[in-house]
Amino acid sequence: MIKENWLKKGYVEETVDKTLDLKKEIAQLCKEKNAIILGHYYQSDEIQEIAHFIGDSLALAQWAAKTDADIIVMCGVHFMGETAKILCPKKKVLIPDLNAGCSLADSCPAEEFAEFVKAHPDHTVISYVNTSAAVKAVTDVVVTSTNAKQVVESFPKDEKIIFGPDRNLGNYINSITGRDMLLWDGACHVHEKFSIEKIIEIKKQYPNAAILVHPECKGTVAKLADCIGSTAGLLKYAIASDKKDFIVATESGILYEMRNKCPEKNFIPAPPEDSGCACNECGFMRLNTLEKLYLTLKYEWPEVAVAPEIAEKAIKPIQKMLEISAKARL
Ligand code: CIZ
Ligand code: SF4
Repeated sequence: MIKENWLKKGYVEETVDKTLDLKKEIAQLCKEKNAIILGHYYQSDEIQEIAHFIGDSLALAQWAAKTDADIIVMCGVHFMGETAKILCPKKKVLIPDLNAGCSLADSCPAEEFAEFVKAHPDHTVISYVNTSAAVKAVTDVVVTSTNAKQVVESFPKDEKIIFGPDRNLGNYINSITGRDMLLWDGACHVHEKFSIEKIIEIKKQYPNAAILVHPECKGTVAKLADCIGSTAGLLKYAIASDKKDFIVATESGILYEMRNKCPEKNFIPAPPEDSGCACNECGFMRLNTLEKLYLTLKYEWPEVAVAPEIAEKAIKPIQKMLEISAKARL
C-alpha cells in the first residue's frame, strides 16, 4: 500500500507516524542494517544533519567506492545513486525518491549523445557526472566540477575532446585551459536562473562581499565572481577567505555546510530571476525528505538499478575519474 503511493506528492509525509522521533529511528535502522547515508550538499538541512557523510558528487562517489556498509542510501539525485550502484554492484543502493532526477542530465538523452559521439570518432569523450549511466557508457572519462580542469589537462593540448552535457561548465573549462572542446548544448535549470541584476543589488548592500559562483551558471553571472568553483571549491574558498560576507550563486543547500564551517561569516543566497523567493533550490534534490528516508531504510526501497551491460561500460570512465582525482589528491 505504502509502496504504491510512495512517489505521490506528500503521501509519505502525511502517512508517517508524527509521534516518531525520525532522526533516532533512522539512526537505529542504519545500525541494525549496516547502512550508510550519503548526503549531497544540495539536500535539506535536516538530511545533511543526519547523513554519515556529506559532500559533492566526487566525494560521494569516493565514499561509496570505499564503504564496507551493506546498504548505501544516496540522499541526492538519481545519477548519484547510479554512480554508487555502478561502483558497488553487490551492495543495495537506495534513494528516498526515485523521481529525484536532474534537468542537466535530462538535457542529454543517451541515444542522441551516442549519435553525436559516433559522428566525431576522433574525439575523446569527457562527460560531467550529471549524466545517466547510459551516457557514461559512451564516455571515456567522467568529471565533476571539482576535477574537470585536472581531467581535461591530463590530456595533451591538441587532443580533440567532446565535453557534455553542460555548456556553461564546458565554456568555463575551455576558457581556463585554453582548449577548444566541442560542447553539448545542455544546462541546469537552477544554475541558469541566477539574476545578474539581483546579485548586483545585493552587492550594493554588502560592498565587501565575495561573490561565489558555480561554473554551471551562465558566463555573464560568472563574470561577477570572485571565485568560480564546485560546491567543495566554494566551501574551501569561504573557509580560507578573510571576508565576512559571501553572496552564493549555487543551490542554496550548500549554505548549511558553509554556516556550519564558518558560523561567524554571513552567507547570502543569490536570488533567481523573476521569482519572489530569496533562494534557489533544486526541486529534484528537495524531493528527498526525512519521512521518505525513514521508510526507505525500513522497507529497503526504492532501489537504484543499473542494467549490467550498461554498468560494465560505465564503470571504466568513472574509475578513470577516480584515478585522476586520487593522483591530483582531490
Ligand atoms: O558535483 C556535484 O556534486 C554538483 C552537482 C555540484 C558541485 O559543484 O558540487
Ligand atoms: Fe541537476 Fe541542477 Fe538539480 Fe544539480 S541543481 S541536481 S544540476 S537540476
